[in-house]
Amino acid sequence: MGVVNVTPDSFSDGGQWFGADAAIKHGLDLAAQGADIVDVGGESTRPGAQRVSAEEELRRIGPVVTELVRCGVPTSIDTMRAAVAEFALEAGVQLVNDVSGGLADPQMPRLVAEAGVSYVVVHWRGHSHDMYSRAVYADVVGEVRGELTRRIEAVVAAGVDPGRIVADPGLGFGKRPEHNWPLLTRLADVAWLGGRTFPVLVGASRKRFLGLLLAGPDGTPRPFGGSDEATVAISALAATAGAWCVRVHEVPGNADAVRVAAAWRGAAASRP
Ligand code: PMM
Repeated sequence: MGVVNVTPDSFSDGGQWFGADAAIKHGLDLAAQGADIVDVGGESTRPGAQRVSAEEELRRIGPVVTELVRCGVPTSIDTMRAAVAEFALEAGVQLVNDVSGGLADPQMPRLVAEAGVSYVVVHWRGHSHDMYSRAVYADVVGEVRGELTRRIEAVVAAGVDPGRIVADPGLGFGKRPEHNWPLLTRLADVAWLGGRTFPVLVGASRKRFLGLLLAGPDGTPRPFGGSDEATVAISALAATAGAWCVRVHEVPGNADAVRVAAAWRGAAASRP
């Protein structure tokens, strides 16, 4: 999954693809580079971000989603708002990526259910402006699993087909670096929720915990673009561990990593 953030302030690529023309071109490039789906978002969720209005979010994503769909690019909408998802669904997106797991807008699960599309349910504890105040866990994997299970039960109760749900541990969302690593190393547990296995999406690309891991000798975190190779490493490891999708800003290296992982898993599975 390649990322197109049509925002002036996303932490990872803020401002680069803010204009509609640049965003459309970037989405087409990501698809040409091997992204199976292009994820378009119009609201930054970086730590501390304030919300934009629904009108502004629609203004940002509208022409981008419409044009990518028209060009035949499999497209997803990254939004917490049902009104924005509704526009995108009418335009023809194939997946709704809701980083709030249906918590931010109670209309969202029913809308997704009626559209019959795939739904990424992300673990989330609240909006970005104060997300670190909620980053308190005694057992991060157990708590994320429990909270994701309850969200999945809620969206299924609203009519979403369980076979269309993708689970996402929400790396960085109300989580500090020390919370992200155990989730990454236990993806099979993250997938097994409420007695069934869900496909898992991993969104580690360019996140702060990678910049911190790669900090220089003086402790200065790597700038975001400087963690693209580390993102490729995470993609290889996550896909080998069975992740269904990796959401990334730079496609080529990650697409290769996913293919390596598929060959690795295939060989491992065919061992006599
Ligand atoms: N992370 C961001 C935005 N959308 N969607 C999913 N499903 N999972 C994520 O981890 C996720 C997401 C924030 O990153 P960005 O600002 O670089 O897009």
